[in-house]
Amino acid sequence: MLRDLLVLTALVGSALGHGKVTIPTPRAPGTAAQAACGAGAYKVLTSDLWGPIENAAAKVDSGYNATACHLYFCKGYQFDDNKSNVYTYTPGQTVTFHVSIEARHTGYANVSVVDLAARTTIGKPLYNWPVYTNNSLGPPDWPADETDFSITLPDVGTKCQKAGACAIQWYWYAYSNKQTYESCVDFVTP
Ligand SMILES: *[C@@H]1O[C@H](CO)[C@@H](O)[C@H](O)[C@H]1NC(C)=O
Ligand SMILES: *[C@@H]1O[C@H](CO)[C@@H](O)[C@H](O)[C@H]1NC(C)=O
Ligand SMILES: *[C@@H]1O[C@H](CO)[C@@H](O)[C@H](O)[C@H]1NC(C)=O
Ligand SMILES: *[C@@H]1O[C@H](CO)[C@@H](O)[C@H](O)[C@H]1NC(C)=O
Ligand SMILES: [Cu+2]
Repeated sequence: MLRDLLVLTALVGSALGHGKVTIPTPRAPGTAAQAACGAGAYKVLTSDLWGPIENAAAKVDSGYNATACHLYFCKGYQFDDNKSNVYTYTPGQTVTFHVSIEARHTGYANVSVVDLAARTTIGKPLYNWPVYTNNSLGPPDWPADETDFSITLPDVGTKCQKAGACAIQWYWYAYSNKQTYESCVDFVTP
């Protein structure tokens, strides 16, 4: 019984939860994120790739460069770390996504094309969930499109022709836990 209690405490303590995009392969943290975000935040960013941004924000130290690291945009991850991982998508193309959700927390979510320099969205959301991962629902009632869905790349004009200009960002705010999750997929248009 004590053991059960310890296991339970461990689970609650680590606030298991969280999620991230796994398909397409999203941007990941590396040495550029370490330099930009500082050792404290970087340690959290890398220790749990599924974890909420708030956990990293809580560990920001004097090494955090606010000009270079934007924790609430692409999770602070840097383009320089994954320059070799840029997808080419043609407007009108369907792109299949898979999100790995480790634990469900009720919130809302959306997917948008983002301008990486301006840190703004381009156009309308490509997918929008007014309610996302409602944690009152049992597995049989989990909407399949919360983890498997596809988007159609809109016409983005000439905005996304250079690597590092645009990404597709999946954004989830779990208001039940006050936790934010983001994954970015870097892409260019031909
Ligand atoms: C992205 O960068 C990280 C950190 O350098 C590395 O571990 C990972 O393999 C890279 N992934 C891809 C797909 O380039
Ligand atoms: C912070 O980042 C900016 C933008 O990359 C860079 O120009 C600046 O030198 C950095 N500051 C420090 C203290 O490293
Ligand atoms: C995505 O959802 C968040 C939270 O509701 C919101 O702040 C953001 O503006 C939304 N993005 C778009 C493109 O609607
Ligand atoms: C979550 O699901 C429960 C059970 O179906 C429902 O009562 C509740 O309204 C849902 N929450 C939201 C935010 O839709
Ligand atoms: Cu969580």
